[in-house]
Amino acid sequence: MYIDVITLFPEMFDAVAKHGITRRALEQHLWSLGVWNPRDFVEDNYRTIDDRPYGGGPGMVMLAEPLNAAIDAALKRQQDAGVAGKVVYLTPQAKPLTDAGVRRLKEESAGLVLLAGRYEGVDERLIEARVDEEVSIGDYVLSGGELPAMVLIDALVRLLPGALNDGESASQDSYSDGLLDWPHYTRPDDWKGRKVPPVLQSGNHAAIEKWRRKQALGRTWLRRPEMIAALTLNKQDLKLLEEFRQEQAQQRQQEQQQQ
Ligand code: 9WO
Repeated sequence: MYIDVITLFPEMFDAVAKHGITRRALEQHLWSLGVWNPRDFVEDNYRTIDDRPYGGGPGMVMLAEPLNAAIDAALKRQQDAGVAGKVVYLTPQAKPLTDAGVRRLKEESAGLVLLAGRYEGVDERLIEARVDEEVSIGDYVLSGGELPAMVLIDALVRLLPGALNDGESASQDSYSDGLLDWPHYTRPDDWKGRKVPPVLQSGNHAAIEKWRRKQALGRTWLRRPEMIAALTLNKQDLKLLEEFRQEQAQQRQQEQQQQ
C-alpha cells in the first residue's frame, strides 16, 4: 500500500515510520510512506502557507495552492508506481471511522494521500477540487490532522497480510467478529489477592474457548448493548450469554453479602 501525507510537521510521522508494527511492516515493504511539506512548494521568501480568513474572525486558514502542489507531488509518486491514489482529508466534520470503514479504505485504494490540516482549516475550494473523501476518527477537535492520519495509518497497516506476527491475526481482533475482546491474564496467578480465573490454568482447551467466547459476549452485552443488538447470535452463543447473565447476577449477590 502506498501512503503519502501532506503535513506542516513531517517529523511527527516518525511515530509510525520508526516504531512498532508499522515500522516492521515498512521494512518488509508491505507499505511505503511519503511525507510532503506544503512549505516546500512555496516560492516566496517567507514561505507563506496560511492567511487570514475572508469575512474576518480569529485564526488562519491554509492556502489552497501550496496544498495543491504538494498533493500533485504525492499523487505523482503513487502514479509512478502504477497506483491511482485517493485523497483523504482528516476532519472532525465527517462520520466517525469504524472497523468496517478502515477495511473498506484498504480494499478500495492501493494508494492514499492523507491531508493533515492545521490552524482553523483548509480553503474550502481546495477540498472541493482535490479531496475524494473526508474521514474523522471521532467527534472531538484536535489541533491538527496529523494524529488522526497516524491513527488511520496504524489501523490500515495492521490489516495488511504479513504485518502481524503469527497469532496476532487481525481476524481475531476485537470488532472483526462484531464482539469486544475477552479479558486477558498473565503471571503472577495471584496479584494483590486477585486470582486468575481457574479455567485458564485447567489445560482444558475446549473449556477455555467456551469461557473466552462467553466473556466476549457478556462484555459486549454490558458495555456495548447496541453491538449485540446488531448481531444474530446462534443457539450456542445465546446459551453462553444467558450463562454470563446468571453468573453476573450471582457475583453481584455475593458482593452484596460481603458488605
Ligand atoms: C479550529 C478552530 C478554532 C476556532 C474556531 C473554529 C475552529 N475550527 C477549528 C478546526 O476545526 N481546526 C481543524 C484542526 C482544522 C483541520 C485540522 N484540525 C483537526 C482535525 N482537528 N481535529 C481534527 C480531526 C480529524 C479527524 N478526526 C478527528 C479530529
